[in-house]
Amino acid sequence: MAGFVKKLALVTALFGLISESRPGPTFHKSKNPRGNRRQSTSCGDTPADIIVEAPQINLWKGLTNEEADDLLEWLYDSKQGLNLTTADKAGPWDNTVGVTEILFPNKTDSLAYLDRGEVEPVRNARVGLFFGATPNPYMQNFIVGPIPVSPETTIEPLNYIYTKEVGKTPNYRADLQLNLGYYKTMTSTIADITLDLLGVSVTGNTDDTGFIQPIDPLQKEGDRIIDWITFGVKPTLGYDDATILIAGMWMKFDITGRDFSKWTSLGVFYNNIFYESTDELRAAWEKPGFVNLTKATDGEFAATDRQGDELPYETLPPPASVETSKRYAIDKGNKYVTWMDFAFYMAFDRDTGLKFFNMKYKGERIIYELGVQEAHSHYAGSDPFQSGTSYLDSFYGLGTYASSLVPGWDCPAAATYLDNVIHDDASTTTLPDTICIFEQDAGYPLARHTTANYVTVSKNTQLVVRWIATVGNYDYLMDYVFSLDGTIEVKVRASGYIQGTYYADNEDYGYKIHDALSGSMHDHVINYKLDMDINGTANSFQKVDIVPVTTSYPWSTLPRNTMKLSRSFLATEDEGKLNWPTNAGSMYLVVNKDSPNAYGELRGYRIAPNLGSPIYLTVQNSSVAQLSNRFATNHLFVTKQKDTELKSTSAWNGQDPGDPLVDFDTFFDGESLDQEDLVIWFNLGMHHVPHTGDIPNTVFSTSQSGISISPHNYLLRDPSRQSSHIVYINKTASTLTAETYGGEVATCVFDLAQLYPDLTSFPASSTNSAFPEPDLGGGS
Ligand SMILES: *[C@@H]1O[C@H](CO)[C@@H](O)[C@H](O)[C@H]1NC(C)=O
Ligand SMILES: *[C@@H]1O[C@H](CO)[C@@H](O)[C@H](O)[C@H]1NC(C)=O
Ligand SMILES: *[C@@H]1O[C@H](CO)[C@@H](O)[C@H](O)[C@H]1NC(C)=O
Ligand SMILES: *[C@@H]1O[C@H](CO)[C@@H](O)[C@H](O)[C@H]1NC(C)=O
Ligand SMILES: *[C@@H]1O[C@H](CO)[C@@H](O)[C@H](O)[C@H]1NC(C)=O
Ligand SMILES: *[C@@H]1O[C@H](CO)[C@@H](O)[C@H](O)[C@H]1NC(C)=O
Ligand SMILES: [Cu+2]
Repeated sequence: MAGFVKKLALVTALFGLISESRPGPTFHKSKNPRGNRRQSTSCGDTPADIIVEAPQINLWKGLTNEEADDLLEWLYDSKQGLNLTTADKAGPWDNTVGVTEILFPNKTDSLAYLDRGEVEPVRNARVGLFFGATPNPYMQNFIVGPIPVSPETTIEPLNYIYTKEVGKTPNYRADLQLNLGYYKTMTSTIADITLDLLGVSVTGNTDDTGFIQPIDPLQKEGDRIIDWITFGVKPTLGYDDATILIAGMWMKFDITGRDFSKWTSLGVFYNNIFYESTDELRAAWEKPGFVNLTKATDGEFAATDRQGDELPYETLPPPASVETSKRYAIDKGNKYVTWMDFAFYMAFDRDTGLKFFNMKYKGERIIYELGVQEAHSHYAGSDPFQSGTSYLDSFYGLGTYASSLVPGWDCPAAATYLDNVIHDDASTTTLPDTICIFEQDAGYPLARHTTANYVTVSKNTQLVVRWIATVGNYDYLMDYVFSLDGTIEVKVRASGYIQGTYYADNEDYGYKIHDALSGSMHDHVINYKLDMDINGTANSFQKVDIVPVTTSYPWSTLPRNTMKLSRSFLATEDEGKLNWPTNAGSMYLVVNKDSPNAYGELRGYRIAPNLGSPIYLTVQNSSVAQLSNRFATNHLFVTKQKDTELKSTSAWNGQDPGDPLVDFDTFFDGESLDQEDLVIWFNLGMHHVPHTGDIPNTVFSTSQSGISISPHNYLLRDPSRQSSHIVYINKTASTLTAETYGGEVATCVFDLAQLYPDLTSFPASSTNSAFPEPDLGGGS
């Protein structure tokens, strides 16, 4: 052991070490050390970015702006027969362009390029079009390729990734603005009543003190299309707290068809009584003895500024994380990152944001694809709005609503910040600084041991890739954390304003958390795709159960109550719907049966919950979500990889929940899971029963969920022993010595002011508008 111990010395091994350990990509130090505000240190030499060149093309990289512009022009060309109207001129009765983005290539074709050096797959675009120039408006997905457009480029309906067998769905929300206008003509007829009972009115005038918000998803009663609106109090203090100012009255409408003269108001709900018309409400209200409930009002309780007594010494500078050197490398053009023995490509799309592809560890692919599929939240309550709410946030676009990260606050100032570009609604939007990458100290050692003779402790450094999607009231912070022991953690945390509801009659659905506010219970289910390839694509899913047994041994006189392991494999997709075992009494492994290690055990990776308690959706066979959220019924699922099963859902699944584009349940058709290419679909999330601590905002620290993906008999020992940042304190030497293994330490003076960059240049375009948009506007 002593032979490996080197005296602590300033060796410049860093760059050599990195290029040695990975023969593929080539590294060089940036010629121009960064001079921008995120420079991490003034210690001697400024840590420069390590530039790496991706060994292969990023097959999942978004369309360039030029490709997107050319594609738009091509789509608008009358030769395509799409009869499209440009965004600036379009109304609800026109056909318009929605998303235009890269369609991820079939894995079959990607692997031919990645693994066998064959030709790279043709680039295709997915194009979402809205067809409004018809009495039955609809939206449909198309595949356009090859990209960039050329005389060979064609357009076809995109069907193969949808279990509905067509990427098309009715658009019952085509006339949303007209709907809202109609609702306001109806709410004005009862403005005197709402002013009296709710303290607000909604008339469509700019001085409205209330707002209305329509439901998601729309409902069907037979062939009728039903909408509900909730009344709310318009925030008055400049905070985004509309979703906790719900006023306590709801209206029902029939908005079937596009002839607004045929739309009707079907009733009003107040104080647990459903009035079948506004006249019926008026008659009741005019009678003496009408019960009038507490009014919701805005106030300081909903404000997120500092309030209350200052905490002892808390105004003093807090602890901070400093990056003393850059030890990861990025090819920004290819969105390719390497850190220690990890290497991966990244992609970013409109619907669900960040994805990882072709992730390698120690030179071998372990993950082909990892990323969010959907962020679902399902509510319950005694009122028709909460009872009818099932959000599938990819419709609004987790990518579209990616937040610009605040340096020094969302991520360390010295992190690397990456922009993303979204091509949606026939326009290009650059989302500045929407991914951050940084190395952090985990805050606890990775390993240690004390003996009479020595103490040894290892540093626990991790690479974090973070982004935040702010969809309406909620902020989802998504982390991917890479560790020296080969573990990848996937975490999600939620903050922001809850969608609460009016307090009355909701005792069974939440806590009363302010004068007129119920916390309103709901489940968050965030679905991920994890396509693992362990030593190739032929993999099996092994369960190693830890079971209590009563057994006898040759040496035992009496049967003994003890425990043992019980190994089994999932045979087919019929067994592919799983939950995390109770008492963590089973290990779930992706292994390669044909790849035993030197001891004869199967090389694999283990998937296990490791933060919060991942959940599945409490509501069974939801009357609201119907078939649109079948990915939420279990903790995790195992299916055989298929090019036709690219995603567990689609951004338009909520348009017609009874007949969604992707019904995840149909993925389970009995196929073999024995030495096949496997995909794990897992859910993170939380049962969220907001309590007073959710006011004004939910805190990330309790609203969190995560899993770890770790090597399991994959290597022959813990790879973190490769780290140089291990201290060995020799207690037996005459003078105590503390030695390391060549790991450098930073010794220079660091200017702490750099931890808090000047935020006056924080990107202005980063503002996310709330959606589903409470209609806070005036006249319409
Ligand atoms: C094309 O769309 C316009 C509305 O933008 C509509 O008036 C017209 O009827 C459509 N033409 C055809 C052939 O569908
Ligand atoms: C409802 O309460 C308000 C005070 O908040 C009062 O002015 C009004 O008269 C009440 N209306 C009825 C119908 O009791
Ligand atoms: C499988 O593992 C062996 C060593 O255990 C390695 O040589 C080989 O390259 C691996 N193959 C793949 C496809 O990962
Ligand atoms: C789900 O509920 C619907 C409506 O109540 C019912 O028709 C259907 O059979 C149920 N499906 C399952 C799988 O329970
Ligand atoms: C991907 O694979 C599916 C299933 O084999 C096929 O129908 C589809 O055409 C392929 N897509 C492309 C872009 O090659
Ligand atoms: C600890 O120090 C003693 C005394 O100098 C020495 O004999 C021993 O080799 C050291 N142990 C290691 C592991 O370096
Ligand atoms: Cu919540």
